[in-house]
Amino acid sequence: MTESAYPPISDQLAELESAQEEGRRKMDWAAQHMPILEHVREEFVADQPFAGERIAMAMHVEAKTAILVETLAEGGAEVAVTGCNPLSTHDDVSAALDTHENITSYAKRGVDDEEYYEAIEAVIAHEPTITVDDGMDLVAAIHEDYPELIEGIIGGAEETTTGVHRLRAMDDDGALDYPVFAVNDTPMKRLFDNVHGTGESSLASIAMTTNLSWASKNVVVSGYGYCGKGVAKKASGQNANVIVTEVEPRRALEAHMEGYDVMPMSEAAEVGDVFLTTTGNRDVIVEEHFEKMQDGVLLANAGHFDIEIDLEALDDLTVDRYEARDGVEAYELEDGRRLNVIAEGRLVNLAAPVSLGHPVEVMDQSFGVQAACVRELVDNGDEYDAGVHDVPDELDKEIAEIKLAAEGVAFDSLTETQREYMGSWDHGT
Ligand code: RBV
Repeated sequence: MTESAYPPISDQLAELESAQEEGRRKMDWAAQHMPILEHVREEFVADQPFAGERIAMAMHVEAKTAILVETLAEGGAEVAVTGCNPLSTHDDVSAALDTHENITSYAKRGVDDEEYYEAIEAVIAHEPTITVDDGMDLVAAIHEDYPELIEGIIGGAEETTTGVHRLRAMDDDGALDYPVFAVNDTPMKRLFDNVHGTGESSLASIAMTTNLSWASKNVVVSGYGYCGKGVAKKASGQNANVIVTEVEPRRALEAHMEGYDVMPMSEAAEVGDVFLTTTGNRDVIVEEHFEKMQDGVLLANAGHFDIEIDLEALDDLTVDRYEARDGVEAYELEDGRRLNVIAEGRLVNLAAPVSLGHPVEVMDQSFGVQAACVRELVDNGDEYDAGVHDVPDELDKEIAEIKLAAEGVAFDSLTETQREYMGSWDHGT
């Protein structure tokens, strides 16, 4: 291991023991509702598939993620972990993780950019054989600053849409030098985590942060991908009027056929009460939109990075700026209008002070796929070339089957005749 000066969380907290206890309590609650990880953990404890592996992780370090980290450590890995967003870490959970003999946690809430990257470097100093990312910051830092480690890396797994997007761009440039699984793109992840997880937790976080109602509000959802679909559906279910903004014609049409109002942001800006961005792109809400907004609007982002709402431009228009509530910053404009930014425009379901991230059940699924991917890398890593890889469908199905069994849901299987029929082309009327 190379030296890094950045200390683990245990060396950074004052009330360490009580933090460890509270973190453990949060993890125990999460674990009780994560049957998939419970199942794979039993298998990993028995088989020790990760003995001798060093796993580097940059993820949202809260209770559910902690159960994934522990599951990999119990499978024999040495795990070093840090956050993937400066505001999503729960320090108590980070401290509880750091007590495990196979785990070092550097994650801390409220770090500045410099500390954020120091912690990433501290994780990389463990010289990983496997990386698990949410947003691709680890893969980027390794390729840019520690390319000599790549030879020793079997592969990686990426959790989120933005990370997969970045990885594919890197791959297209021929710049990705080890295999990485696109966990985000599997059905067991995006049909649940992106849709239901983002939908439920973003709306819950905004409601808890503001104590305001959804009913009768004009809620502007930017981006009608998997996350946007979830947000729109759940907002509609809470009696909001949903307006969708899109740049992709088929998605715009899909939203229109779903019964939502579809319009350009320049029009939506005038009528929206709440704005929630889910595009993964930058500059979705900019100066010309702020100029049209009504007094008191709420602005929030559910995309991975805090670039969807142009807060610099908003700041330039602002004559006064103050904390209106915990997690809400009011930007007051010259004409007296107040635009309320939630969680500093960072992903709202994890970064607001009351946020807890996605619900436990969906993260169990996503992390079940993560665990299966790490196992696949150890078992068959040499079969994968450098580049982005789809998660093998069999692994994804395996996770679905574990979950269905845990829920007591039985389902049908094909008969031999049906299987033959589905595989043949020589039948007609
Ligand atoms: N996400 N993690 C949580 N640990 O509470 N909540 C959401 C959690 C992940 C989710 O899978 C999404 O793809 C990613 O965060 C965005 O950074």
